[in-house]
Amino acid sequence: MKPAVKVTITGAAGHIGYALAFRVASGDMFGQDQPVILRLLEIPQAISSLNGVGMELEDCAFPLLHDIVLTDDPSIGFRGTDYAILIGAKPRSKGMERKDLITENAKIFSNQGKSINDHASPDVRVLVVGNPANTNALIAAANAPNLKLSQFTAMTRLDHNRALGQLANKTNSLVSDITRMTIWGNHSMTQYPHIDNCQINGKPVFDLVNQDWAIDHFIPRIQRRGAEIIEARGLSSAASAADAVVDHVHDWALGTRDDDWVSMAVHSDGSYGIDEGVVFSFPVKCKNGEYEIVQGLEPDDFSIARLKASEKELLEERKIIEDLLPNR
Ligand code: NAX
Repeated sequence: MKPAVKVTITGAAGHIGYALAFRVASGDMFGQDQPVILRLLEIPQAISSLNGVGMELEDCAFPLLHDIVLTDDPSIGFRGTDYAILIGAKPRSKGMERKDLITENAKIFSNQGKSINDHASPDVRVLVVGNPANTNALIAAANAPNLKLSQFTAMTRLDHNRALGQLANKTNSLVSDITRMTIWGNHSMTQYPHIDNCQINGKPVFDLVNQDWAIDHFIPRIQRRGAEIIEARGLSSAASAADAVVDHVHDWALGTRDDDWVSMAVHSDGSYGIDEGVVFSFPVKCKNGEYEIVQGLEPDDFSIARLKASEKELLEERKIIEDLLPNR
């Protein structure tokens, strides 16, 4: 049997963490021949609740789950870990300014970046989910000088999957018929869900839908989908967010299909003219645990304006937390 993969989940007693831990333990993330060890990290106030999650995991008797570590100490939570999934974050409280939310979370993610640097496996892969996810990933990476920037990513896979779902509904096709969906930019209202390169059963998307539908209905629906869920459920997305984490890490670790790509927020390397100082969602292909930004797409002027708007927002976020970014 293969050696167990160690997976750290922060905020594991929260809504997304609770939905995710069982999916990882059941083998959905790495496959049915890959044992896992879960290292679940919480804050001291949530330890009792985390103990309950640990008991339920035990009670599932998952054959692939070889050990569970429950802790409020980051040095233990990240010890030797292969995958660090950073979900725990400070929620926006009543009256809190966006700037304050960014600053409060910046402290959490700079400390976690340092701890990952010092305690995790040198080959660790990090996925940031806690918002503002792109900028939190930037901060965590900047505080982990021994690791490569490419070991840190943020999640736009939920937006990607939402986009696949809406396009499948509209075209009366299956999500598995659709390839080459792209989410560009920030995981925020400025994200740009982009269907121009999509194919449905190998045929151009515009054989089945037109630009007006994309601009007037599809793009705003995806941008506002999180709010739509909150309105309906009274709670934010949890199971679908956990599912997107499973997909993101699965594809990063095990690779994407040859004829397709996925959306991941990664450190910009200047592709498509995006500033190298931000973590930006691009179309990527993955192989052997590495990702590569898809090159050669030709976004039109409308699309370029959307990319630039999201880049501008990310540069503004960066400015707010600049003092937490050591030079690297
Ligand atoms: P919850 O409030 O249910 O859970 C968060 C958990 O994190 C809590 O149990 C809390 O005790 C813990 N926590 C807080 N600070 C911590 C720290 N320093 N170390 C360890 N644990 C810590 O929130 P939930 O609904 O699970 O959402 C978590 C985060 O995901 C939020 O920031 C949310 O905005 C973000 N999301 C990001 C998405 C994405 O696509 N990137 C989509 C879903 C979600 O909105």
